[in-house]
Amino acid sequence: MEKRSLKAKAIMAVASGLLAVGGVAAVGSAEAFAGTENCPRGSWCGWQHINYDGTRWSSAANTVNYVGDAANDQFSSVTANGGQCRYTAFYQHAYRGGSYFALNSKALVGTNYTRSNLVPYGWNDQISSVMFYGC
Ligand SMILES: [Ca+2]
Repeated sequence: MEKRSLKAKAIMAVASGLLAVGGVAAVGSAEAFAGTENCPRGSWCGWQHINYDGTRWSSAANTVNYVGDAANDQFSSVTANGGQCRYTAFYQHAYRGGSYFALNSKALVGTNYTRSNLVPYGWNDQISSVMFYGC
């Protein structure tokens, strides 16, 4: 009985930890952002489909340990536009686990800041956490 109770508490702690990291917002509709790489300065953005189509998710948080259930393993195109950090790392797993790739900030570097199609890179529907660096 006591063992089961502790296990339940541990599960609750993990669940609330995942909820607490948050910071990723789904914004707009497919129509609003379709076909444009535009991403607000200070944020990174991920789209549900290639060519910046479908739902766009974004965050201005320095570290997003988990993009959330709705966005997890969904991004098919991405843009990095850190406002104070020169680079953005996109990770395969939550809490910056697994492998990653990095893009420059559009605003601060101006080159190599976007991927319209993650499929040929082997990164389609893989990204689970994101971090700015080079701040
Ligand atoms: Ca993943």
